[in-house]
Amino acid sequence: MSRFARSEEIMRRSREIFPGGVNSPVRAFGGVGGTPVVARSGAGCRLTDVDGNTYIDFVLSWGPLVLGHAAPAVLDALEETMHHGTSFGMPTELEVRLGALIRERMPHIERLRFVSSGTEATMSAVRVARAQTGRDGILKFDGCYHGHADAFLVRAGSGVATLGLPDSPGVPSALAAQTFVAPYNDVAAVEQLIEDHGTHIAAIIVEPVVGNAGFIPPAPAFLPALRRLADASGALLIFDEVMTGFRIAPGGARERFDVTPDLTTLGKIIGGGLPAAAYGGRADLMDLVAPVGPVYQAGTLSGNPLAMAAGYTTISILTPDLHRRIETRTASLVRGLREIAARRGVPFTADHAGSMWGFFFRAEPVRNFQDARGSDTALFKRFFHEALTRSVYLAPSPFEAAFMSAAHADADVAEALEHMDAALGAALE
Ligand code: KE4
Repeated sequence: MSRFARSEEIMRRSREIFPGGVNSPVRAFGGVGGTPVVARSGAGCRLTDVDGNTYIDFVLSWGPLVLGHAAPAVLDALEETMHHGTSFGMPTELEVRLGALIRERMPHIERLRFVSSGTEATMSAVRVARAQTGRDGILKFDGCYHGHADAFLVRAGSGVATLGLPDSPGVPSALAAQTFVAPYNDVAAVEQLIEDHGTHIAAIIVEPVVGNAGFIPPAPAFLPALRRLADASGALLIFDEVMTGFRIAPGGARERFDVTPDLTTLGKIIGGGLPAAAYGGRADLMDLVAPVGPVYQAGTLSGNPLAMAAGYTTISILTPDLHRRIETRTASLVRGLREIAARRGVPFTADHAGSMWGFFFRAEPVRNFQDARGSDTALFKRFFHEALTRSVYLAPSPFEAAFMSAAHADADVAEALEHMDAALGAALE
C-alpha cells in the first residue's frame, strides 16, 4: 500500500469540493507533480501527514512559523486569549500591543493598519499610493508575487508562475495596462520605465528579497536605486515584506539594506500562524486612510484577537539574539547543501537572508526570474520527491523560498542534510 494512501484518499474527496482539491493553488503540487501530502499535525520543526509519515519541515506554512509548529508559548497565548472571546469587531488592547511592538522593531512604520492577508495589505498600500500621488500606474518586478489582487497578476511569481499563467484571466486588460513590469535587479530597465512612464507611476512595489520566484537576493545597488528613482519621479516606494518581515533581519529589509520605503506591507510572521497582515509607513500617508482620510479600506476580522495574541507572542520571543541564532543555523544548512552538490558535481546555487533560504540547480547565481526559469526544474522535481520519501518537506515548487525556525536544532539540520544528500544521489540516477 502507498505510503501516501490516506493523503490520496482525502485528496480524492477534496477535489470534489475545492478547485484542484486545495484552498491555495501552490499546495496542489502542480510544480512537482504527484499527490499533495495532507497534513495532520506539526510540532516544532516536524510535520506529520495523515499517513503518519513525519518530515523535517522547511516550508513552515510558507513563512509564518518562525518559532516552529505549535510553539508552546503561542499555544499558551491562544489558550489565554480565546476564553475571553474570539472576535469583537471592536478595538482591543491586543491590537495596540502588537502594533506598538511592530513600530518599536520597525520605527519607519509610524502608523499601520491590520488586515487579514498579505493580499489585502498590498492592495491597500497601492490604493494609498494612488490616492497620494493621483496616479494610476504601478511598477512591479517579474517573478515578484504580491498576492492575488488584479493589479499584481501581471506576470506574477509564486503560484501563478508555477502554474505557468503569465497573466491571469479575469484581470481587466485596462487594469493590467496600469502595471509595468521590469526584471528584478535590472536598474536600467527601471530607469527606462520611469523615463517613459514616470509621471504616471504611483508606486514601485518590490519584494526586498524575492521569495516567490525561488530565493533571489537584491544586488547591492538595486534597492538604493529604487529609492532614488522613486524620489526622482514622485512615485512612492513600497517594500512588500509579507515574507521578509521579521525574517531577513530583526527589523526587516529596512534594517538589512538601510533603505527606507514609504510604505511597508507585513504578513505571515506577524500573525504567528493565524490570519494577520498589515500595511503601514509614513504617518502622512497612513492618515489618508479612513476614518481619518478618504481612502477606504475595512475588514471584519482585521486585528483579530487570537491572531494578535499569536503574533505578539511570536515577535516578542523573536529577539535579535534568537534571530541571529536561527540565521547562523540557516547559513550552515546552505553551506552543507553547497558542499553536497559540489561533491556530487551538480550545477547548484544556494543562498539565504536571515532565516529565509533557497537553491536552484543552476551553476550561475540567479539574479532574476528568467535566470530562475533557466534552472534544472526537472531535477528539482525528482529531488523534491526523493527528499519527501526521506522525511524532508521542501516547498513543492522550484519557484518558492524555504525557511528555518527556532525549532530546527543543529541535529535536525544535520539529519536533513544527510537525507537531502541521499535524495540528490537518487534524483541523479
Ligand atoms: P497572502 O494573501 O497569501 O496572505 O499574501 C500574499 C503575499 C504577498 N506578498 C508576498 C511577498 C508573499 O509571499 C505573499 C504570499 N506568499 C505565498 C508563498 N509564496 C503564499 C502561499 C500561497 O499562495 O499559498
